[in-house]
Amino acid sequence: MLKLYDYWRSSAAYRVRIALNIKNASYDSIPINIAPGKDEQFAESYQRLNPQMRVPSIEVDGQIIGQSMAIMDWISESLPGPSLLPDDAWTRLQARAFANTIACDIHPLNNLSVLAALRNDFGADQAAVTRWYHDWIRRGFEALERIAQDLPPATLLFGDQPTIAEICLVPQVSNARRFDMDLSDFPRLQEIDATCRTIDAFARAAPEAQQGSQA
Ligand SMILES: N[C@@H](CCC(=O)N[C@@H](CS)C(=O)NCC(=O)O)C(=O)O
Repeated sequence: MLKLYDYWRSSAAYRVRIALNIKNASYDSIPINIAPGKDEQFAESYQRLNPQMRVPSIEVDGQIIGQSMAIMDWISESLPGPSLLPDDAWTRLQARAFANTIACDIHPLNNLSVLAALRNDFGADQAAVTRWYHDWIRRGFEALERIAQDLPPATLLFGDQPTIAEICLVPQVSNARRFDMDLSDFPRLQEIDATCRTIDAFARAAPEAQQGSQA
């Protein structure tokens, strides 16, 4: 049985939940409460499993590893079921580039530890933190909206099957909504998000569908 060290609100963990669901893989979710004040990611017992002290981590046959993008590569290649990447090499590159815009250029800047540093080390108040949060999403989404608009017409970004691109997009849109960001400049991204959320694998992975959500 796979074990996912998970937190309902973590968008990186949300990616992995979607990927596992697309493969119809069963897994045990082990909650690590990273909410400020709970800080279970810093517990020595978790640090031994994931020296980076972040979620998600996945345990496979007693071996544990972190990093959602690498975990999704492993899921795509190793578990039975549909690939999480398009068939064609160029389209695969496009899907990876789309996903990495979120995973490398948006998400890390809006991480809990970055927001805490802004508050605690740089004296940012909540308004400044929200401005920072929205700004990094906006910069990434402006590029992704243009890219999405220029793709050949399809139900999703690269055809009618979800790939790592949608798997990264939906959790990032969820974060944007949580921080009350106006998404009206991104109609195609909203459309993709809405379509994906009707897919069972995405719906079951949503933060509000997780046991222990609100904790
Ligand atoms: N690049 C990592 C990022 C993981 C990450 O930053 N996870 C966040 C939750 S979405 C976390 O654990 N934050 C805890 C903290 O910042 O202390 C991945 O994709 O797995």
